[in-house]
This record gives sequence, structure tokens and C-alpha cells, in this order.
Amino acid sequence: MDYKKILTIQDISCVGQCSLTVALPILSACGVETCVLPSAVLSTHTAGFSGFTFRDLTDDMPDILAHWQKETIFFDAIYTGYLGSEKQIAYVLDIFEKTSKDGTVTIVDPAMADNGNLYSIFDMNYVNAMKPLCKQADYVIPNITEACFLTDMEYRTDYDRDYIDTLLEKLSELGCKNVILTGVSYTKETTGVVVYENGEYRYYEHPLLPNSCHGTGDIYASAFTGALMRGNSAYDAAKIAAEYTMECIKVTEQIPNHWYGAAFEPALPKLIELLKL
Ligand code: PXL
Repeated sequence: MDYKKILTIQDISCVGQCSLTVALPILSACGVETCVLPSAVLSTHTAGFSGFTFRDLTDDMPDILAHWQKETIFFDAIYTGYLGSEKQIAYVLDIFEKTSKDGTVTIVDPAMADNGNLYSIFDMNYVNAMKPLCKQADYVIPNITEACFLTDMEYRTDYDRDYIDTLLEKLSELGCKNVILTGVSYTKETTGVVVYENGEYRYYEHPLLPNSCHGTGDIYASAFTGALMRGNSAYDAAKIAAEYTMECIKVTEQIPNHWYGAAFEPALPKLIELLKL
């Protein structure tokens, strides 16, 4: 049986349905062994809660890596999300190098911004530190805001295919190999995802749901990674992740006052069905 072992590196937000508390269950549901490296521990995520605690785990990373090397541990894939500091990004690059084997796939979600703004703890130094990590990855999964920060492009909510093509070209110039650009919306009623692989552009369009939820970027990237690891093409994985994310939003709409995250758990059977597991 093809049983893949994947490492995911991102924070634990104890409350808030994002990052590791989303990635671990989703990847496990996809049937892949999921190893974790928490980049930081926060009492909640940083979007909408105030006074959250933040324990940066950067300094633990070199020892964790040294132990894995001693144990000759390697991964079939490494997927990164929200990271705690610029210094940490350098360690992550080292982890890519030292825990990869032939055929290891690296996936970077440069989780740092949305709706035109950086998340509260980040600045342009962090954006600049993220660039070499994106360059190193086999797949980068930015939203339009993150893509704009990475390429110094103006963020726009009203755009056409030329704008998206330029954004993709600039990401390519930055050294990104394959890009899954999320939240690309060409009409008022639809949104979708562009899969830019080996210089080829493919677009998966679906209805735009009236409500959006915090944490759907993490749900999307985790489902994409899991589907890719189960042998789907990047385009099929992007499509499965989009359908699953929509289902999570629909479930969340049924829950009163669930403002801080998406209720991804009741939708897990849908993901398993989409994966035909
Ligand atoms: O990727 C979303 C995310 C993850 N982790 C933390 C966050 C956010 C978004 O705000 O604050 C800590």
C-alpha cells in the first residue's frame, strides 16, 4: 500500500480552527501519516481575538532537526503554513534540505496576509524572508494578497485575466515553480483557483458563497496537500480542495456566531468522498 509520510510546519493556535489544528485532522483524514513541527503556540489566532499569548518555538527547531537526522528520518512531503519568525524561515529551508529524499514534494502556503493586509504580527521583513522559501517549494499556494506582497504588485479587488497573468509571471520571475493561486474571481457570482503548473494556466471556477470564513486558506492548503499526496494531479487536488472548502463554508453558515473559523470537521466525510478513499 502506498502510505506517505508528510511533515507539516505551522503554529498551534489553541483556539481558532486554523493552522495545525486544521492541517493535522485533514491530512490524517486523507490517509497520510502526518508528522508535525509546531512553529509557535498561541492561545488563539491573531485575527479578531485580542491579547493572545505567543510562544515562539524557533529555538527548538535546530535540536529537533538534529534528532531527526540522528534517527535518519525523511519525509515524502513537507508542507509549511503560518511560521512564527523570519529566523524560523531559515531553519525551515534547512529542514527542507536535510529531511528530503528523492521525490520529496515541498508545498509552501505563505500564510501571512488576506484582504489586502498583512496579518498583525508580520511586516515587510517577514515578506522578504518568505521569498526564498517560496522559490524553494515545488508548489506555492498564495491568495491574491500574498501574491501581491511577494511580487510588489498593487492589490486590487477589481481585476481581469491580464492582472492575474502578470501576477503569475512575477511569481515565476521570483522563482516559484508551480503556483496554486486561490480566490481568483472574474465575475460577481463566481470565484476559483488558478493552477499554474509547468508554465500552463488552468482555472477551476465555482460559485462564490455569500459568506467567507477565517481559516479557509489553511483548510484549502491542507486538503490540496492531502489530495496531491493521494496521487491526484495538482489540478485535481486543487479542485478537490475547492469543493471541500466550499462544503466547510456551507456547514459553518448553519452555526450561529461561529465567527472565528470554519467548521471543517462535519465536512470531512465529503472530503473522503471526493478523494474516493
Ligand atoms: O493562516 C491563518 C492563521 C494561522 N495562524 C495564526 C493566525 C492566522 C491568521 O490570522 O493568526 C496564528
